[in-house]
Amino acid sequence: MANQIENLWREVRELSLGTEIDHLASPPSPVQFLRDYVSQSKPCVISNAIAHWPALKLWSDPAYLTGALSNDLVSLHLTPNGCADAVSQGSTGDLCFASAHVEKVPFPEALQAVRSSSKGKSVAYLQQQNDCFRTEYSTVASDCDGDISWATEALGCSPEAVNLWIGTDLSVTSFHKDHYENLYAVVSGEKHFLLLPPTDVHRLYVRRYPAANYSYYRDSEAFKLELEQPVRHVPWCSVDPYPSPEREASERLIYPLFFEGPMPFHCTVKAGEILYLPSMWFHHVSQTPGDGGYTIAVNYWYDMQFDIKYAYFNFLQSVSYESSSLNPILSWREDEDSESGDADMSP
Ligand SMILES: O=C(O)CCC(=O)C(=O)O
Repeated sequence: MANQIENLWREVRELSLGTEIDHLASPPSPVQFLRDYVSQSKPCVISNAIAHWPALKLWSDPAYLTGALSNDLVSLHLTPNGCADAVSQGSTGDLCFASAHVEKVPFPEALQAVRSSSKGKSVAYLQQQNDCFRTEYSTVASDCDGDISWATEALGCSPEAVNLWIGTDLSVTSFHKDHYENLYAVVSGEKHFLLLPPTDVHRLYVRRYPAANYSYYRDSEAFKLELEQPVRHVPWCSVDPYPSPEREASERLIYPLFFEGPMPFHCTVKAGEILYLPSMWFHHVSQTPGDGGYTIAVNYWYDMQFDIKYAYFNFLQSVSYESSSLNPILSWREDEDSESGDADMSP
């Protein structure tokens, strides 16, 4: 089976994806977007897509945002190392799936926490993947469009959720996939994406980890990472694509399908650009701050079609990649996850 799966990685690149992400100089028509990208499950970056948004000029100035949102409470995610929703080492040394400590904080205080983040002490990321832009940030919502009009027409529905992300280069989002079509607009700074198609699922060594949560104790400025009770398991990608120099050699031995297989697609999305990230694509996200000392992005999640492509991908991840490895790669079906009472999260 290993050879057939490796042929699949090669074939999708030869037939459809090529070697680089397409760049469009201006927004596509709805038909072009549907025909060339959505129906092919193929990402693209679009320039000059949000030039008319007031946010593009206004939001690089922290004084504008803190003035406009002076009375608004927003969700602040805190971790000691900038890695939330990621595989981390728990207090016993075992690996777990760690989620951030989340607090509702007045926006000016939250932005200050983001800008003064420090690794080893506390790294703050303003985000909440629950439509936070339309709820917590409604005061500045008119600085952006409510939807991406050509995507709304192509996909035949309005966005299910619109999320805001404000962070620094210390916050990194680990490899995972989402069950949404994602239109990801960068307003300030740059976002760096590593992308792998759903066909490459075995290369990310998805395994089940016990869920754990950080708690932050303000007085002592200390974090504690504790396992959830009762225990809940989350299937998550195990690969860190940028291991430290000391860990690189061992990571390459542990995750050869990732490090020796086809390179992930890499793209940097600059302020003013939109990335179309198709549903079920694996993505790893890092960032470079802009003038205000932070990166800002707004993303629009549209419902995906649970169609024949979804059924194929679900089948593929239920198939074991059989190699001589002593460490077999997890295979599972998404419907089995919910039946077993596990977390409804995508790796
Ligand atoms: O910007 C980030 O840190 C992560 C974005 C992401 O994972 C998403 O939009 O699905």
